[in-house]
Amino acid sequence: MNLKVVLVFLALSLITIFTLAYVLLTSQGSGSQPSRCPLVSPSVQPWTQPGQSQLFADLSREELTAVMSFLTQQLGPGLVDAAQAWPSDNCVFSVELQLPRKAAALAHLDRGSPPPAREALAIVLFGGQAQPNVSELVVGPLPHLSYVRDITMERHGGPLPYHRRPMLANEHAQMWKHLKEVEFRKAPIFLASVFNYNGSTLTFLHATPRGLRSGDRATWIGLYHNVSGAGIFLQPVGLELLLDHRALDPAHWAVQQVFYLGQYYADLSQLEWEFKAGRLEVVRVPLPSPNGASSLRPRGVSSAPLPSLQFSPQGSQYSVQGNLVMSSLWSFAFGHGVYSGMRLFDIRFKGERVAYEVSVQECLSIYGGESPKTMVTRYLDSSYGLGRNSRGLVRGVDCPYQATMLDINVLIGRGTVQLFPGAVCVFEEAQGLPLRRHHNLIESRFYGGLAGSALVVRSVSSVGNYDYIWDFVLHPNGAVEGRVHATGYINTAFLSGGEESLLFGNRVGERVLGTVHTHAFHFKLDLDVAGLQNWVVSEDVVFKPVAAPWSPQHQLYRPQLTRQVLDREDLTAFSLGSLLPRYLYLASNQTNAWGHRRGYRIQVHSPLGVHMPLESDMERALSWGRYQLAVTRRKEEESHSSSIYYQNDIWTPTLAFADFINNETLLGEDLVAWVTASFLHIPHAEDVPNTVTVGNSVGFLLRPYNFFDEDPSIFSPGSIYFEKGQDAGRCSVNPMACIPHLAACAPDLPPFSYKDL
Ligand SMILES: *[C@@H]1O[C@H](CO)[C@@H](O)[C@H](O)[C@H]1NC(C)=O
Ligand SMILES: *[C@@H]1O[C@H](CO)[C@@H](O)[C@H](O)[C@H]1NC(C)=O
Ligand SMILES: *[C@@H]1O[C@H](CO)[C@@H](O)[C@H](O)[C@H]1NC(C)=O
Ligand SMILES: *[C@@H]1O[C@H](CO)[C@@H](O)[C@H](O)[C@H]1NC(C)=O
Ligand SMILES: *[C@@H]1O[C@H](CO)[C@@H](O)[C@H](O)[C@H]1NC(C)=O
Ligand SMILES: [Cu+2]
Repeated sequence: MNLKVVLVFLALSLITIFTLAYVLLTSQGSGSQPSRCPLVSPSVQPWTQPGQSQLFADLSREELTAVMSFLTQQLGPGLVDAAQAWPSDNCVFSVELQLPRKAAALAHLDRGSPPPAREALAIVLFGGQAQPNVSELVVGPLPHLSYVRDITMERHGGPLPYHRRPMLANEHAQMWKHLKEVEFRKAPIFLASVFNYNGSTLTFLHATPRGLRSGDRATWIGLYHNVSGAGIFLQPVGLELLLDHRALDPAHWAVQQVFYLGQYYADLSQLEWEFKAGRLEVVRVPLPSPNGASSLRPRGVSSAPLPSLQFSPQGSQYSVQGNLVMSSLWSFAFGHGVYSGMRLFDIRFKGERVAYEVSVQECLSIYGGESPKTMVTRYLDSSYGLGRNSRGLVRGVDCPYQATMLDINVLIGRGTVQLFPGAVCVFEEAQGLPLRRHHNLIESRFYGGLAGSALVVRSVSSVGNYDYIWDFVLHPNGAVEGRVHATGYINTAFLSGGEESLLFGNRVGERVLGTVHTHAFHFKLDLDVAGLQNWVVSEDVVFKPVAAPWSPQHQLYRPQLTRQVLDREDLTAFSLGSLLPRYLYLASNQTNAWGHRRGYRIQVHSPLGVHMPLESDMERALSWGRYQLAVTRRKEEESHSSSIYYQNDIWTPTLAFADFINNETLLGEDLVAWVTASFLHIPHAEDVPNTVTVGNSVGFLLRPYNFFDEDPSIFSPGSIYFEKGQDAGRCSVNPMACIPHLAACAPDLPPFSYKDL
């Protein structure tokens, strides 16, 4: 090493040392590490004592396990774990909370009666008997189980024939095995040359319902290219097969039809034969690249700045204990049905109950297309399980980074409990918009406002291709909002190039048609507006001509109110597309300070959706979709608007929603409002790779209407007011001015962890 190099090295070292020392000293000089903000992500407190909202809490891991072992004892040695069961076995398919009856729940909540027995609902598949059936068994009481009660008949008005059963893992896997090992062997050359099939590059999606009439179990199965790391939904290859799997013994299953490029064939050997003879027109579909159109791998710059964070410098304003969420304004209990998904109970504003239950009932999509799989598809996602298909949410993306993440436990499709860590999140949503504000420019100069901030509970159901983001949002003015955003992959069909293809959607890839479909969501809103006795009131306005009293030769058109109590169910069922009264609310006979009936107004936030024609033989099962809004008298026997058994037998609904509407009087009754929010989706280029949430949101809003004497948000802690002559920059005048001091702390961010892939 020569001297020059040594000197340069020494000089560089000195500069580095000085720089480091400078940085260290100055950073210390300007104040030490910012202190930690108060804890902002309240961790979930376990139950310390049995509280009231435990009535609605999902069964815990221990409870599910206890029910499972009790049933195993009771149902005898023939019982097989659902994960291993065949349709010809007996197995417990699912266990979840059996909701208490409302009267018993209220007696406990409001009148101190002992809590109703905590019970479980088990769906049992009895495949191993001469007359197989599906049975619904109520098991109780937890924690010391002693009885099993068969409620199938009372709940469904008759037995549940076995063909209505949900699908077992084995049946599902065997369907693919059958195609692979029996059918595909009939067309090795065709499959290899046209689709590059090598034994593992194809996979399948089912259409449901499975057939054309009650009793059928024959599924159209579409084939898709399967490459690691990419969604299959955008990669149809154009081949579809109809597999009859009605027989409980898979040895009797058979492919009945094959569809390829607009033609129907008896089976794959026919295709193979015609292909080899050079008579078959084919479209060769190359294997998609793992980084192709269906990939969600980032394609832009990799080191972009992170999105902005929201944090609460003074700690969050809510707490979570078990399934009970409380803020200074709101409290509610939540649950997560394994089939029906998110539900809230006993929603109270400042201690007063506003709704007993707000829940998701069904999530439907109806597809159109040229291919048989597409044209028969009517997905009823509750049967797949909106709760079963929820998974851990990702901090900072699915929910604000500091959200409280809650785990859910499910028991379905296998005999053991599955934990979905962080599948529900609770957070405060800073809306970046004032809830209210006024800048007074006339006479006195002052400003008053309140930042919009709501308490949100969210879960996401990833049912196959789609992801539905379910939110219940509680606002500081007493409003309760429900909304669902659709995102994820669209379903597609192979674009055969036929004239008619574009009648069913837009081309979104080389050989890919984004297929037209509807989305419809049904919500149950069991409001209790200042008590159980409620009335439905509509208000609207008409323009009436009036001669100006002071100048009768001039005519004015004056809006004036029309008010009507809608006293029968037939008057409160508003079909899709009909005009809703501009104001529709549930009222109590209590009055507010101004003598008006205390009420809650119902608003449906939805564009005009699409419903199945009434002539369709499956319409009755979907008949909730006829109505954008219906108010009915509440009954225990009418607690669900849909059924998980409709998916596999959509032609013979046992308790159709339309029958709930039977002209009963609604005066002073306990009422339930049922809301359909729906939209038409014509997929387009920008739905690839994923549909975005922007604009794909529908829901409802429940708003106080003379329920209070004034807007209750005037009492909200964060209200801001200052007037002329005051220094709005002073913390003592304007709490917002304190933020820079308060926010000098570093948010205490929970570590990022994710365990649910
Ligand atoms: C269904 O099968 C179970 C188990 O064998 C039986 O107890 C029940 O009575 C059956 N239900 C009906 C409606 O036949
Ligand atoms: C089939 O092809 C895919 C993609 O080229 C490859 O990853 C896979 O290993 C192949 N499988 C077999 C059984 O050859
Ligand atoms: C599809 O690809 C994934 C990932 O490579 C693989 O795990 C899966 O088994 C494949 N499916 C089928 C039906 O071969
Ligand atoms: C409200 O209705 C209930 C039930 O119909 C009745 O018992 C009560 O007296 C009514 N209250 C008022 C203030 O009218
Ligand atoms: C509903 O009841 C009212 C009052 O009793 C009656 O006038 C009306 O015809 C009924 N409507 C239907 C569809 O039965
Ligand atoms: Cu869609």
